[in-house]
Amino acid sequence: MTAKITLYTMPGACSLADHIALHWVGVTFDVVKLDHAAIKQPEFLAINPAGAVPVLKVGEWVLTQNMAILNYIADRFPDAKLGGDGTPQSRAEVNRWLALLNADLHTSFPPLFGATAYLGEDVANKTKEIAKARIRSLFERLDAQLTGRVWLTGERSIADPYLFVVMRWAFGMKIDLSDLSNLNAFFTRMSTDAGVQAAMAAEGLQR
Ligand SMILES: N[C@@H](CCC(=O)N[C@@H](CS)C(=O)NCC(=O)O)C(=O)O
Repeated sequence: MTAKITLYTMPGACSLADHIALHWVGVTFDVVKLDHAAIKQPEFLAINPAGAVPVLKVGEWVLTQNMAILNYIADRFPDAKLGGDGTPQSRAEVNRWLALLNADLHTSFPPLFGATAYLGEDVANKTKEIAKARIRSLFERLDAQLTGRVWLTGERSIADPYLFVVMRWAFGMKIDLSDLSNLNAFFTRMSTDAGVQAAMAAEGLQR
């Protein structure tokens, strides 16, 4: 019997990327939907002491860190070809863009989510401005990369759902991306994708 796969997610959080990837590979899995309070409770901290999603449970094995989870999904279900075309170069390209999304872009958002509020209003506002400028410049690079491409690395990969997630955050934070036409076309394509829609519906998200 194959081990049961369970994804711990929070609606619209970075775990939505894993949720979409699991739909894309076509595996049967369970979803545990949590909120901010639940991920800080002892029950969840016993699973992930960081008190963060995503968490992927495969049988009794617990995997954390989004890049590791997405790479695991790609490797475990190679027929879906979400980790490149099998060459080291294509895999490196997938991880290059995944790293930009996870390590550079994702980590630029916390000031906008209130993480620097403890610095007082003036300084916190300044950190928000700096974060917005950095986010905008990273999205410009992503838009340029999408020139002539339907997917970030040419072929659909585990990087694409992550890009969709951070674009949703940018829209939520009213960061103007309206002139970045490649990104907007990408977002529209993703929004009509069956796997994206299934994951969104399961997380109770509209758009
Ligand atoms: N380095 C971790 C970061 C995960 C992360 O930032 N998760 C957010 C949701 S997008 C979270 O659960 N935050 C809750 C918190 O930090 O309190 C990863 O890449 O998986």
